[in-house]
Amino acid sequence: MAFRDVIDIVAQGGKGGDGGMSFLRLKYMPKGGPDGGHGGKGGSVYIEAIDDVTSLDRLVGKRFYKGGTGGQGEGRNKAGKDGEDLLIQVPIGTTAIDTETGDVLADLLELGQRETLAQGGLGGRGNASFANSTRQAPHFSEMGVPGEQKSVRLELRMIADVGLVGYPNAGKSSLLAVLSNAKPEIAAYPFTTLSPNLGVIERGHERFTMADIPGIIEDAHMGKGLGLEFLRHISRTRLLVYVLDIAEEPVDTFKSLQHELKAYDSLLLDRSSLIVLNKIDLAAPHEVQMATNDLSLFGLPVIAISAEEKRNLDDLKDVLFSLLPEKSALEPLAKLPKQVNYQPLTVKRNLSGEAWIVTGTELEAIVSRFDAKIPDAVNYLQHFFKQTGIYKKLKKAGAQDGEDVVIAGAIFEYFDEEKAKEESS
Ligand SMILES: Nc1nc2c(ncn2[C@@H]2O[C@H](COP(=O)(O)OP(=O)(O)OP(=O)(O)O)[C@@H](O)[C@H]2O)c(=O)[nH]1
Ligand SMILES: [Mg+2]
Repeated sequence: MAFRDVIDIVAQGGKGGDGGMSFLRLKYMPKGGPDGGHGGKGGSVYIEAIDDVTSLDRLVGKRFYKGGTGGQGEGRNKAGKDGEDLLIQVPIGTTAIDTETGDVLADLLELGQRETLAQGGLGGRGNASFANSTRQAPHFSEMGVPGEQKSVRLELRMIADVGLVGYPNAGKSSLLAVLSNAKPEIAAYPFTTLSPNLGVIERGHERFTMADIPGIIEDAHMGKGLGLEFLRHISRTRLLVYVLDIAEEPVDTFKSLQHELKAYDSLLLDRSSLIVLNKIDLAAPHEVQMATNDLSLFGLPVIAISAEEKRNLDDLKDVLFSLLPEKSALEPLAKLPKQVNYQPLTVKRNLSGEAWIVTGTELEAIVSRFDAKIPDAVNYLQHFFKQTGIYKKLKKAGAQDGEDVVIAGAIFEYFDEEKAKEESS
């Protein structure tokens, strides 16, 4: 299967369970009090960093990830079960981006790090919660809230200390193989490596990781060869190693590589770097000396080696360890503030002038949690509207008794209680 480092998924939190609608029933007490418990919370969808996979391959073929639905509240004030959470395991270095807003939802840089992609919805309150001195037998309960839904792009940027870049066939994989525990494929043709390889290099108690990526050619930034997409995997390395074949115009190749890197991300040229001149077994000593001198003019350290004959590898290792800048904590990608589409409360007549439309994010969220077909629920909401001053607003706007008021798709009747009180006294 082809290596996958970008995958689009949909994460959906589970719906919260509805509040229970129940009344205590005892043998000698046929009309007991309300005892419906709360609905359970909907399950959330999480993403977690693990280290036993190096690509997103195992997510291929599955697009929807849904948290479990919360259980309904039950009698005897028993709460519904919480919906099951869903955990998506991905390699360290995976970033989750909300494709609708562009927000970075999560950037997993450490083993075991866990972040939420989509929250489950809250459970509704059971009818027992709505009982009070004037409403002793509420025949309604609150409904659970739907879970969040997010379209998410998962992108993997491997986390390695050192990144190898070079033309195809330069010997990058060979170098990784002789320096580390990795066993990448090596062959005498270009584009042998089609997906990144990661290895660990040790010296005493010290260790660092090295990534080998597919070869880059001239005009890769225009899509030639395998393109530049793979540079993503070295974008977080602390040290870049340019691997050059002594027999393939190393000076021109180096210039061309820098040109391509710059086209991808010009900051890559500021990264600590060194040049490895490989395959010196194929050249005479004076040729090695000349090529080394020419390359030194670029101002980077140059080490001449032979990966095949294992020449100068200890020197190279020493230079790698000495050049590796202090390990600073990786900077997570910026988490942009979430955009909340909050709408304040507004009251206006509908176009035909027959009804009043009341809108507002909070109010609509509350109304949508009750079934407007149940009279008790409507009474409860009417009371709530009065308390929160919505009827005052309607009165000010000129609402008349008996007119319809539409809130979140439910229809209520406007009634001016104060006026009624004045008239009756
Ligand atoms: N003579 C000689 N051959 C080498 C040396 N290092 C690598 N090779 C050979 O060069 C060829 C390419 O080596 P790879 O390690 O596969 O090269 P690569 O840079 O990973 O190539 P791609 O994966 O295609 O980008 C293989 O045939 C290696 O055996 C070396 O130091 N000397
Ligand atoms: Mg290779």
